[in-house]
Amino acid sequence: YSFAAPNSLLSFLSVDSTALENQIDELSTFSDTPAPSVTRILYTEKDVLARRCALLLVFTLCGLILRYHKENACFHGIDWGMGICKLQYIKNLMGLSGLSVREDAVGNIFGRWDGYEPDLAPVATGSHIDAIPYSGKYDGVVGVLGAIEAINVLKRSGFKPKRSLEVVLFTSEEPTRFGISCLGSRLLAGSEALAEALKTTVDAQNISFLEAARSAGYAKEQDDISSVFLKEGSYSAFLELHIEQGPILEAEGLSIGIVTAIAAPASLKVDFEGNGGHAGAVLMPNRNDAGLAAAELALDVEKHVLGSGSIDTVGTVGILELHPGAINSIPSKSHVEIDTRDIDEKRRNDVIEKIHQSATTIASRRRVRLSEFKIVNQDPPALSDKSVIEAMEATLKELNLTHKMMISRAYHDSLFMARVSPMGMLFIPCYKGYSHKPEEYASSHNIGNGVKVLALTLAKLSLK
Ligand code: HGY
Ligand code: MN
Ligand code: MN
Ligand code: MN
Repeated sequence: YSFAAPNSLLSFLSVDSTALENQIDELSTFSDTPAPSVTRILYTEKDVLARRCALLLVFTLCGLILRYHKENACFHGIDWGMGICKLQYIKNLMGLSGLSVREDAVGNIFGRWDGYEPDLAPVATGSHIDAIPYSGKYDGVVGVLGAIEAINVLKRSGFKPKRSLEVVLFTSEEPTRFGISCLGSRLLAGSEALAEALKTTVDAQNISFLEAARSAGYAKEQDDISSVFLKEGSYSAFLELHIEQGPILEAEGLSIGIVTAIAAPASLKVDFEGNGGHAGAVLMPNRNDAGLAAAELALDVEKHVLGSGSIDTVGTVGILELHPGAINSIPSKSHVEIDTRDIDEKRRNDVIEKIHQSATTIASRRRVRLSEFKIVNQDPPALSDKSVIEAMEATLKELNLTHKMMISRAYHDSLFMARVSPMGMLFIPCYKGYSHKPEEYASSHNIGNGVKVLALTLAKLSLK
């Protein structure tokens, strides 16, 4: 199949970078932490606002138009917009782009542009807008707002899709609230285990998943979580635009990364329990300090990861909680959460095995109880589909953009979409590779390149 795009298309690929930048900035204001950081956690008020925020955009536009007629119409428009803040922002942008919008039982949002052969399996693209605490404003967002703008680029060029094009906002990619990464895409990929687990999952405040979902207007009584599962062949291809979250593209002065594989992520939860006690009165030989057991395990994670024999193995202790958390009380409980990944699944699983052995050995030597050792997820890596890669390569050649093949060390919703559809991912450079922190930054120029490549590749895949 030749992926040559209709020539007319190339000369009309114009990205509205100003509008896109404004939307990224606007979306970043829906955050539970002050700018420049962004915190937007699944089903919290700010998350719901971001999905359904003000029709501010439309009301501002209407207000500006009305302004030529009545002086203060714009402000009425904005007040009205903010007042009806419960309506859709992302959904609204999709609506503005002429997409038909639907949501599933857990809040995955779909915006579809019908093709002239609507019965064929559509081509999908998308990403997430949830953000871990104190992170940045581009992770995931570029792949949602950029996807909507890619649709606008194609519409402005006069392109008519054969296969429908569908933009997907995955309800939650980050594990922050319920400890489950890629919750929305994992369900779309048909995880029965997750659908079952969500019936009893609670967050750190003991709010159940279902209660939180219902407070955001999802998972209604009659909804069955497994209704979210995508049917076989739902999409002919899935493509995600994302910042690299690494330094390679910027360091090598390249415009685009074509992802060939996504590393295999895993997360563990470990709890130790000891007798605790008075920090002054209990002499050292009489202690069984749950805090020191956790500290030793964290150092063992580092030891086993470094000992794997490959630079591709990584391990992080991002959460380490001590109870009761008082300076003069020996920790009677400790809670450790471990994230370990590798592009080689077996090597990663060997590290998990060694971490488990360490936890057991530390517990017995320190006479603490290993009250929990839980593997929350232990996912295989995902490979990108050859035909999607070829479509991206053809696009890059036509747009004369430099690129390289690369592995994604971060996981993404594409990791799960690869289970139900031929998958591809494209990266754009980000400043010093920074991500998951407020300094995260992607230039308008790089975002514009990413949107153009996405638009043209979607067009090619749609005509297949
Ligand atoms: O952690 C990850 O890899 C992703 O950015 N959530
Ligand atoms: Mn992330
Ligand atoms: Mn992401
Ligand atoms: Mn005292």
